[in-house]
Amino acid sequence: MPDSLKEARQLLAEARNIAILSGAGVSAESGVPTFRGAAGLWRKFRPEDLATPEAFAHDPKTSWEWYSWRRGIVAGVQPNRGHFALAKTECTVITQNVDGLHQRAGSKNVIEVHGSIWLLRCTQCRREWEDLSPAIELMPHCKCGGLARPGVVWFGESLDPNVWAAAETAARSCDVLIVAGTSAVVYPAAGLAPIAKAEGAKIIEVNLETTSLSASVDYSFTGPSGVILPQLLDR
Ligand code: BV8
Ligand code: ZN
Repeated sequence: MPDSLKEARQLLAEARNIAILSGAGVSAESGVPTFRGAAGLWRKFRPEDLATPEAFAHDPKTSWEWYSWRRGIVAGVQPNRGHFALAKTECTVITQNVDGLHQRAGSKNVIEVHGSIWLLRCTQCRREWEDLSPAIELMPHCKCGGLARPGVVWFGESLDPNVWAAAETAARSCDVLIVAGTSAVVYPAAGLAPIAKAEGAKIIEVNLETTSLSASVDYSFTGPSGVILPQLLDR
C-alpha cells in the first residue's frame, strides 16, 4: 500500500467528522453515464444544454424524454462498492448526483444539492411529489392540471437555500472532506472544497483524472472510486 494511502486512511480513521462531496463519477461504475466527456452525450444534445429552464420551456417533451431515459438507466442499476463503502462509514454525503444511489446503498445522511430525478414538481402550483416508477409517462401532469417538471436544479436556478445551508454547514464542520468523481466545474457545489479547506479540513480527492481542485488538495488519488473509496474507508 502506498504511503499516501496509509496516511489518508489514518487521517480518516482519526477524523471525528467526515464529509464527502460526490459527483457523477461515483455512479459511473454502476453504469450511470457521467455528464462531461464523450459518454455524456445523449442523442445530439449536451447535458449543459438540456439541464436548463429554457430547454424545458422550449421543448418539455425532449426534456422529459431525457429524464425518462435517465430514470430508466438508474432504475436498472445497483449502487457500487464506492457507494457501499461510504454507507458503512459514518459521514455526511453531499451529492451533486440526482440518482438516489447513495440512499439505496444505505447512506442515511445525504444532502442532494441538485435535487432528485425521482421528485416531480408542478410548474403551476409548485406541489412536489415522489414518483419511483421507471416507466413514467412522458409529460406527467399534476392533479391541478399543471405540467410537472423534474425536481432537479437546472443551470441558472438557485439551489434550495435550506439544502445549500446544510451542505455548507457540513463542509465547514468536517475535519476531512473527500471529493470524489466530480469534475468540480459546477458552482456553487465545487466551492464546498475551498470552504472546507478554509476552515482547516483536509481534502482528499478521488478521480480518474486531475481536476482544477487537484493542485490544492492534501491527497489526490487517481483511480476508480469503486476501488479507491473502499481502500480509504474499509476497516
Ligand atoms: C446557481 C442537475 C445562482 C440536473 C446539474 C460562469 C462561471 C462560474 C459559474 C457560472 C458561470 N455561469 C453560470 C454559472 C453558474 C452555474 C455553473 O456553475 N456553471 C458552470 C458549468 C460554468 N451554476 C448554476 O447555475 C447553479 N445555480 O449558480 O444559482 C444563479 C441564479 C441565477 C442565475 C445564475 C446563477 C445550478 C447548477 C445546477 C446544475 N445542475 N444537474 C440534472 O442532473 O439533470 S449539473 C450536473 O453537473 C450534474 O448535477 C452533475 O452532478 C454536476 C456536476 O458534474 P459532475 O458530477 O462533476 O460530473 P461530470 O460528468 O462533470 O464529471 C465526472 C467526473 O467523474 C470526471 O471528473 C471524471 O474524471 C470522474 N470519473 C468518471 N468515472 C469515475 C470518475 N472518478 C472516479 N471514479 C470513476 N469511476
Ligand atoms: Zn399542480
